[in-house]
Amino acid sequence: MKKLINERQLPSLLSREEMLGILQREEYGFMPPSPDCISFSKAPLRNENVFAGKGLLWEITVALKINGKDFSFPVSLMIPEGEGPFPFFVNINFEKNIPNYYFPAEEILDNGFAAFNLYFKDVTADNDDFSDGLAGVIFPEGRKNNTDCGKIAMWAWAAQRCLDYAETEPRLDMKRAAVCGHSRLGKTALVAAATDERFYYAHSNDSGCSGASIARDNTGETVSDICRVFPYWFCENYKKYTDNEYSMPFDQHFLLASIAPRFVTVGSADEDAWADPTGEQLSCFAASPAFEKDGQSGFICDRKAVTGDTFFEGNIGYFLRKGRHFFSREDWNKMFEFIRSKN
Ligand code: GTR
Repeated sequence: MKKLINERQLPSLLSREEMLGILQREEYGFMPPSPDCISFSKAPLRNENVFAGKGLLWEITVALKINGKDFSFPVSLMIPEGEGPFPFFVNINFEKNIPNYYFPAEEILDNGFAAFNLYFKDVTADNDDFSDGLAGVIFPEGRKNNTDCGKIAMWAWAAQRCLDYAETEPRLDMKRAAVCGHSRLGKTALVAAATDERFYYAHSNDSGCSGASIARDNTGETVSDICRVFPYWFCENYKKYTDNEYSMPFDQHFLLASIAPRFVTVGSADEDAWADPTGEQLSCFAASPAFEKDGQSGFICDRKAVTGDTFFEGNIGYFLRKGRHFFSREDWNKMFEFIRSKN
């Protein structure tokens, strides 16, 4: 693995502040500003307790002012029956209703967690329409600067607003706030945690290119592929690195390193070549020194992963499961296992 890392000539890690500055300026764009004011309303999503009485389900409406303009979006929140405070996830999701494909509600409750389900398109559309939702509010005349943020930063920002709500809910344990997502939303979960230290743990599921995976010599999706098909996820500056990854003053290990000294897991799937499992594991290695401070450990692993491997000893966890690109129940169980191992 050392040899693979050396071949890629990765830029050295910098301070968290410097790395976040570079990632925002060159890749994701600068995060939207904090809201001027924010309020919440809460309505039950079902009349009775859900899932055999194991949990409660609400829809929270987050209403805020940003740049003097009103913006609001809904998010679902499921909390186990009982007083808490419960550890919780903000799951940035492709689906809205609960339970859904990427949100195994009963397993989450049975494992003692609460969870927000943030449907990404409730924040802004997943396309180049910058007049939609939050994009239209922060860029009333469209994007103008090369560092104006793309959609990933906007979804990540909305995940952080869920924490603003969580701070008002005594049944949620702010010391145990996790964020997770799959694929493009795995990239989003990493950005959310990197830029907001209130998240103590992030999980990237098959996030691949521009997420957990090192871009230099990526064997799956490349910066050129992603900038051609999904340019609106990023700021304009990112296009400079099309077919030019070795000129980047950063690589994706900066993103994981910006989560230090907190916790992060990277989940890969062995049939998901597009997300480059090896590139995902490499960034865990390369980010490790940022975590190896103050008696913490980084990525504890001595070899390239084979299917079924789990490396959960340090603050950075990695696993390679069998199968395809998907946020499966097995991935959720891995998150529960990692969190439990750190308590
Ligand atoms: C793919 C994209 C990936 C990944 C995925 C997804 O088409 O190339 O970067 O994010 O979409 O989000 O499902």
